[in-house]
Amino acid sequence: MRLLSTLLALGLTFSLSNAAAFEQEIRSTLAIVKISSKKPLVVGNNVVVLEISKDAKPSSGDEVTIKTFMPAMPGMPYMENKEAAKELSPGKYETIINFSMSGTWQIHIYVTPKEGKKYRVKTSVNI
Ligand SMILES: [Cu+2]
Repeated sequence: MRLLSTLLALGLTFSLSNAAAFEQEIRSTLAIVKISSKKPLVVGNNVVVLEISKDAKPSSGDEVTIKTFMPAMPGMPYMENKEAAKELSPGKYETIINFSMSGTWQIHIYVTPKEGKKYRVKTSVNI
């Protein structure tokens, strides 16, 4: 019985490992933006999913742009990347972010909804 419960516990762990390796929820007064990636974020290309909800409903038809940048550092210029995200399913947008080096990257997500005010949410990640 102990073996069985151990196996069951392992099975649970395996099914949970399907969860995103990276996930952050950014709350603003206008929306909640969940940013996630199935794989841990790395230097190079990363497939990132943005789930946008407004009043607990998926926000569909938005125009979404993600800007990642790193301030200038000693001996290194300011670095910036801007990508549009495309909608996969209602409220779920996907894009590729390229981090050209390790360190702290600022992330600004610009959303232009079909209706209503344009807004921006911010976060940062350590690569
Ligand atoms: Cu740098």
